[in-house]
Amino acid sequence: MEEQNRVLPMKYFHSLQEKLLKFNPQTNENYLCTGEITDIISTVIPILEKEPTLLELSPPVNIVGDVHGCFNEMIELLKKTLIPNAPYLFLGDYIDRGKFGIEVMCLLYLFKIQFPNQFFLLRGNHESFSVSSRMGIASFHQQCVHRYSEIISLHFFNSFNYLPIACLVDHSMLCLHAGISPDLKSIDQLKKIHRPIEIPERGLLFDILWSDPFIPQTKNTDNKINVDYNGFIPNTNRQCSYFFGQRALDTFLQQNQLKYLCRGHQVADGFQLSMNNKCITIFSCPGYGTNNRAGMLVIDKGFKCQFVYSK
Ligand SMILES: [Mn+2]
Repeated sequence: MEEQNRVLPMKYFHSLQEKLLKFNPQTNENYLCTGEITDIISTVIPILEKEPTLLELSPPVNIVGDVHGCFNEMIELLKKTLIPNAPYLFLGDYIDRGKFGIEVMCLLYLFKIQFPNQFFLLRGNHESFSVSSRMGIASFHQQCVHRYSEIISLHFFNSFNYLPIACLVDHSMLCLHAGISPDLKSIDQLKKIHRPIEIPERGLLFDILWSDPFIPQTKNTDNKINVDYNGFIPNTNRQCSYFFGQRALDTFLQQNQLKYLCRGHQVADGFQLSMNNKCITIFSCPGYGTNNRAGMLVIDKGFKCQFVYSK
């Protein structure tokens, strides 16, 4: 009991951050020990728990998309901000695929512990035991088990249940991991999602972490694309959730007095604008099966948007 209520000094977390920033991916060493990771997770949970499910931020802000375990590449990207001291908003999918999800997660949690109003971490569909444990050898779950233990893995997955789900920027841009849902009519529904929560197998929370915009070049394997692509159609690429069409997005934005949807979830050369520039996809993991760059969206105080890239 006492162990749980122990408050660790900030200089301890600063020293862990310093250690992690020296991380060399070539060495395959564990830079943090089990106890240090446990300290990070048990300290970050109460901070995440206090945040609302729907965050609200005013610009300036830097928005980062999927990282997928690209540790050094993420650090390089964060250095690219054009606005010193602007907070960072991450759109989820920190883990799986890339090798260094543990380091990515620990560093982001260390930032959150030390600078809770400068770093905001939304949840992606990969921040879920049921998804990661199905990813095989490239999974964060397996990395935790091989390099640390099943218990460390469970600590991480438990902490993901506390991550906020969405963020409203400047009352006009809704940021979340994947997209809209036929069940999502009002952003007030997002505020009512209570955490900690596991990602369910279907429904609103599932869709907003899994759906994709339907854009003409989207490959649809069954070729039945003309049903009603302005609304919602089954997402045959992912075999789950939906594609949302232009009309579905327009209706949702209009009903909620919003202008933009900003999301990650799909590979892009840094960014992809679609649906009359109302849908912005940010992808921040370079060389993801293609020669794509990593991107970060920098929004200044006057809501001027600039895209920055890093290899
Ligand atoms: Mn995703």
